Amino acid sequence: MKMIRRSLIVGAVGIGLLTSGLAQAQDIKPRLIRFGYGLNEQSNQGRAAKVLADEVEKLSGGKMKLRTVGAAALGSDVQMQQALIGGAQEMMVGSTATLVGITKEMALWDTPFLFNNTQEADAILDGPIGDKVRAKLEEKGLVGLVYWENGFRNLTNSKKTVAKLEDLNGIKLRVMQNPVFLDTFKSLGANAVPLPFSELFSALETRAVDGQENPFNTILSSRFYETQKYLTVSNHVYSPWIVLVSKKFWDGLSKDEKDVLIKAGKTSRDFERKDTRAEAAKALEDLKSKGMEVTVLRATEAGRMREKLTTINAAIAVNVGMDLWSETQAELARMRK
Ligand code: KDG
Repeated sequence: MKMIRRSLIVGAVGIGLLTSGLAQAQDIKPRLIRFGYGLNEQSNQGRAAKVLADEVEKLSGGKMKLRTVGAAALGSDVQMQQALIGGAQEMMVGSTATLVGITKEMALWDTPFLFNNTQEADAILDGPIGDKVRAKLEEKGLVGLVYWENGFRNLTNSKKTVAKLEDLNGIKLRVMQNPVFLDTFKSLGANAVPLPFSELFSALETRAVDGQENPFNTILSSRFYETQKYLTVSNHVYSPWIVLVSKKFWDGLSKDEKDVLIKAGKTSRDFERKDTRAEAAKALEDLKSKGMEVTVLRATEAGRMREKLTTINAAIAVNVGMDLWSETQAELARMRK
């Protein structure tokens, strides 16, 4: 009898040690966060994703770990947004333009020629107006952490030089899956075709579309120059990216964990903008050296485009809300004095 009792005690102690050991092992197991993005690892988006991951690991002392997955391997922007809302994925970065179906106020950032420079973009995006638009995401199951920079968008195509408005006639132009971009380029005379970014390279390669519009960095890192002979420097709109967190995931985090993501987000934002601007400054020369024929849109032609797009701006104002629109225009006017 004594032997049985002793073996039972030894067994119980052993299980205790094992579970406490597992418990300790469990304690140090990092919280894994899947972070998806659409461009490739060598892009400005990929480099900033790595900075974010390193910062989260450092600030959390290894307790939180981002697994960054690029090249839309976790899905397109729209698919990842839905995965975050459903709680199937924790984080992503993508275009604000693809969010307008979820939060209409994001269309503010699609306004053609809204910002004249990156100083204006940073001031509005990181100020009360940008905060207000980000906050609208929460009721839809998303938390907008910070804005990164995609950049000023420029036109490329495989058919002809585009130096004036009329040159866009007959160009099959891929646009982001966003009604403002669709209406903008239809108004300018192009045959606008909405496609996810992940399908863009093959659509250009097979000539399913003639052209597209993206910042220099993306044209370079996604090798669009391989299929696009003509580049028009139009700077027709400034595109932000936004780092998103699933609200279902966010609500389960401790205050300390939330602080880690907020701080790391800001560090990644500052790095990303600096890195993107440094690369953009030399990307144009790189694209010329890759054989692209570069045309800088004359100010008079940009003025004609703005004129043509006044109805688009009026529709955006109604869509995002006149208060938000007027506040933005007033703040920009104040900055430009
Ligand atoms: O994941 C890719 C997206 O960030 C996308 O918005 C990039 O500007 C882009 C485009 O043209 O789709």
